[in-house]
Amino acid sequence: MQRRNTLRPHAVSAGLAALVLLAQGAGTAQAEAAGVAPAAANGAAQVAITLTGDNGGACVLSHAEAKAGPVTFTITNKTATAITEIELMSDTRILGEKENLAPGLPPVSFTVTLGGGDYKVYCPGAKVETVAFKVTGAVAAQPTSSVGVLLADGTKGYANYVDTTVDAMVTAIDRLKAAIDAGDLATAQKTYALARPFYERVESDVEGFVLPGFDATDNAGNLDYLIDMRESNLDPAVGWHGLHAIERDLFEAKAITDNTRTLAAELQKNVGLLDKLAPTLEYKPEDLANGAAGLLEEVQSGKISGEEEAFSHIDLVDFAANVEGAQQAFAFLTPGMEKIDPALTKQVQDQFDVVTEMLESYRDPNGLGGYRLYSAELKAADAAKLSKAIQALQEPLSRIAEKVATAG
Ligand SMILES: [Cu+2]
Repeated sequence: MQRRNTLRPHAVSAGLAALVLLAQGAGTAQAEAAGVAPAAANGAAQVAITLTGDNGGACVLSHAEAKAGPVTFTITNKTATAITEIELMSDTRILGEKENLAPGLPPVSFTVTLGGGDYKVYCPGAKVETVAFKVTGAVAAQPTSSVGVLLADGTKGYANYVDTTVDAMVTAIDRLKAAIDAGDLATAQKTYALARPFYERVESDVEGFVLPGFDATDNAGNLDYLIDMRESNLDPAVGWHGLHAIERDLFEAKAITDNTRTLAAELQKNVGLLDKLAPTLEYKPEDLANGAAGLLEEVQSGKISGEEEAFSHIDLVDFAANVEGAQQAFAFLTPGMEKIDPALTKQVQDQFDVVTEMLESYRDPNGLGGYRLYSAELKAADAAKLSKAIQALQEPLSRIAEKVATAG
């Protein structure tokens, strides 16, 4: 997984972003200097983000600001091997992102409608990871808005986060399938680890991941079952499908067979179905709170126990992804929660900081998925400590659902 530092961003000023532009010797960038309004096309302001390997990894915006309204960010990774994703953030909320970026690939873009205010573009892996982006003009949801408006706005933002995450999952699964089809075990193991975090960030929405026409209890139509089921809990009527069945082949048998290829093809199909389903899902504020709590329960029951990644032992990759997903769900409730109970909001944020900080110590740039393997020794030594930190977060977080459900 990627380097994430969303809770402690290194903020840089728009002025510094301009300096970075100059330092890049952007001869063609006369009209693109920071502060000059970006050109509009298709009704949206156009902002280019260019990633290069220059100066230890650079993330350069063509414009440091835009007017309120739709903004399209087009990202080109020219030569930056260490930067694989960018995120547009407002405080700790991810409003838009592109993952799986690699040098030389065609440009990719996303469009968001932005109200006036201060934003940042987060480029994990760049020398300067955070670049300021300012939007001038009318503010969308204002701090003066009612709690109900702020919470409703948050649920839409979170729905977009889930949708974007599933989009990125599609690309990651395509890569895993390509490696499996090619019979390339080492690449398949690597792409497996890179594909895992996407599902783990959003797996709390499992009640919603049911195919049309199926009962939620029928595993044959339950995408959570079909994508993420572990060996310990199989439904004999439906059999074993999805990522963990592939994990067994890649990490236990260490062999790619026809069965592995069939599993990969099924997985690609099911993730495609999830990609169609995700944009149709709607959330209530308490869904976000319960979802965040559910992800932390997943950490306790599936990751700290070492059960989720029984063959690959990349449980810490999933752990970090569950925490990120929970943190995003909470971040989208934060503007409303700050009005309902600022002290509790601060308490939850502080505990997220503690957990995120702790996870930093397990990062390993050479490890599969960017984290140390969760070996039997590491589990024996650290499980109690990890569990305690999650508990300290679960306690205040568990009080959020009732607060938002009864607000306004
Ligand atoms: Cu899972």
